[in-house]
Order: sequence, then C-alpha cells, then structure tokens
Amino acid sequence: MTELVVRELRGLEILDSRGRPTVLARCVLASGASGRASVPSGASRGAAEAHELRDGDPRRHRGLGCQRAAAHVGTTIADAVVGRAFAGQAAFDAALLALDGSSSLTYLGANATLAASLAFARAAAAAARQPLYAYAAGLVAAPHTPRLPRPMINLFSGGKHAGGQVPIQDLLIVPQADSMAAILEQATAVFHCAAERCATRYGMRLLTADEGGLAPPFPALEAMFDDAGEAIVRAGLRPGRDVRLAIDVAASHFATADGYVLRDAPLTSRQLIDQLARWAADYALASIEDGLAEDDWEHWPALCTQLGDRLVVIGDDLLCTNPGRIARARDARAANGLLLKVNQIGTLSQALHARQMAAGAGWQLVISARSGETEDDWLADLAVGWAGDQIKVGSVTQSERLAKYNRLLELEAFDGLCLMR
Ligand code: 2PG
Ligand code: MG
Repeated sequence: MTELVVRELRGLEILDSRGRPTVLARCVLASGASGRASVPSGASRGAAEAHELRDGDPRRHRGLGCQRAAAHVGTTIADAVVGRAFAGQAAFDAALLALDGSSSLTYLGANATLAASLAFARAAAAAARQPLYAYAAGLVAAPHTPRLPRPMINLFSGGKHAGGQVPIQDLLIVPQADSMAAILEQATAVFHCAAERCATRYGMRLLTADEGGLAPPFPALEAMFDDAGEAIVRAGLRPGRDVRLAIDVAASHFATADGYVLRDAPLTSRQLIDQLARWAADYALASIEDGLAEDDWEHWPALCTQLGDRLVVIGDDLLCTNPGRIARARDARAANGLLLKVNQIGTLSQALHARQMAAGAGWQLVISARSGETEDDWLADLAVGWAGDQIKVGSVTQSERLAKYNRLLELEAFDGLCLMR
C-alpha cells in the first residue's frame, strides 16, 4: 500500500439539521486527493459515548458551539499529522487516539477526531480512485461483497426526538421489498397515509420530529402501533408481511432509580420485558432497540432469552459502539444486534473494531445515523462497505435523511449493488 502523506487538514464549525453547530473537516493529501466530511450529533445519548466537545459559551449557540472542536482539527490535530505519511486508516486513527490520550476523547472531542478520521477516509478513497463504500469494504479484514442494507425507516417519533409526547422514541417500518427503489416507494406510500391519518384523527398538520417522523399526541401507546398498521393497509400493503414494524424504546430515558415509568405506570424490568413481549407478539416486531436501560445489565439477558429467537434485540445506549461493552454483552448474551454509530466512539477504526466484534458474535449489524445530521452521505457508503444488515437513517422526509437514501438508490442503479436478502 502506498503511504498517504497529509498536506492539509482544516476544521470548520457548521450547522446541523437541528440548527446546532457541528464540525466539518477537509483533508488534502500530498497527491492532491482530498476529502471532506461532517459529523452528526445525538439527542438521546448513551452515557458511555465518547466525549462530544462543546464550547460551553452561553453567548453563542446556547453553549453548544463547536469552535474549539473545529480548531482542534485545524491546529492540534493538523500540527500532529500534516507532513506525516500514514500507511492507512488504522495508522491515521491511531495517531488521533495517541494525541488525545484519554479513553473517551475528552481532550480533542470525538466530534473533532471523527471529522478528521472521515475526511482522511474520503481523501484516501479519492487517492485510490475508489468510491467510499469500496474503501470502507477494504478496511474489513475478511473479504466480502459490498451490499445494500435494508432500511428501517422512522414513521412515528416520541421521547427525546419529539418532546416526549409518547415515551417510546421511534416506531419504524421495515419494508420487505427486494430493491432499494421499491423499499423507498413503499416507505413513502406508508408515510403519506400515516400523515393523512394524523390529520384526520388528531387534527395534526404535517409537522415532523427531529428525524422527520410524525409525532401526533397518541392517546395510548397501542394507538401508535395501530395507526402504523392502518397506514400500511391504506398504502395497499400487508402489515407483518410486506412491511414489518420495529421500535427504538430508548428505555434509558424513562428509567427511574428502581425501575421504569411508562406513561405514569411504574414497571419493574420484568414487567417491561413482558410488555415488550406482548407488543412483539401483537405487532410481529422485527426488532426492539434499547428495550431496557443502558445500565440494566442484570435484565438484558432475560430480554434476549425471551425474544432473541423471534426478533433482533438491538443495543444502542447499552453498547455505545464500544468494544468493551460489546464484549460484556456478548459474554452475557444480553443482545443479538449492534446499533453502530461512529460518533459514539470517535474514529472509523474503533467503530470498525466494534463492527468486527458484532460480526464475530453472529449479531445483526444496524448502521445508524443520529437525530442531528448533516447533508453528508458517508453513512450510506459505510453501511454498504461494512455490509450492514440494516441502516437506520430516519424518515423519508428532510434532506439530511434523504442524502443517505438517495445515495443508496444511486449505488443500486449505477453501481449495480444489490440488497441482501
Ligand atoms: C437513536 C438515535 C437515532 P440519537 O437513539 O437510535 O434515532 O437517536 O441520535 O438522538 O441518539
Ligand atoms: Mg436508539
């Protein structure tokens, strides 16, 4: 492999889909090849995520400014990498970690390191005259064919993404069609039928939540599932057959000191598992993400034992794309699916490690966006190159979501990539 010499690295504070600052980096190599990338940001964050560096100056962006993180890219990191030759992504990312020196990137900020890591990846892909997905595939040790992931698409939002009108954070649809074009056609049909139902049933204008999902004031949690089923039927599709349902419970966010409170009803972990099992049976759920809180390690194995043979038990806040937490969950049989979010861990190489561990455990791999996104589409290429079984990007509205879906459409139509069955 030819060495990649960094000629220039710059960082910039830009704005994300919530109107909050985030970081963009541009990397230019000595060969002239260049790449740029911006990083997303979560609202319903796991406690074990890598550190997102914010300025904390209340006079700008309510303290959420990213000028220090952007400056770290353009000065601290640039000073350490410009003029140096790197054998590849692993060497570049190792330099970032060495420079920071902490386990959760508290000094540089994971938003700074990830911007640099991704911009370097794009530049390295350009230097190799490869599309980003092929470069990402080349990072995975075992050879495999890049393939399109099946999207799980946000229909209804609650929790931290929609002001908490329902405690469940996301109800998602998983169209079962066998091409990306058909999947997105079905998803938009269901979305528009759901939007009409929200208008007639709840008198709600077409207002959407952080990820573009609908967020009506459901009178009961079951109404959320029933309305989704109804929208699928109205779209001329069969619930459970053509389109399956999935949920991101994000249970950490309604956990209390001694259990959970779901819509004013106190529940023990066991009772919550039983509730999830009833929904899984009644609505043929394809997956349940964060069905329990991130620190409820004691009960995750019971959840996985009870439901893991019927659906995917996905860990998001539980795992935080963190190899140490994934090892613990694997050993305890606490989950059988990883929600992989690169900014939870801070560099592409660490996320790859997490991906390899999930693959080694035989888990389902879901590559996920964040609720705060930009128009950047690198996530689509990553999901393809790393052979994600599924991708979670949000709804079929809002351009920061569609940038990823449209990239998948392009890869299907022009690069001949196929969906995994
Ligand atoms: C999640 C994500 C994406 P956030 O919980 O899975 O939906 O949300 O980016 O706010 O953590
Ligand atoms: Mg989640």
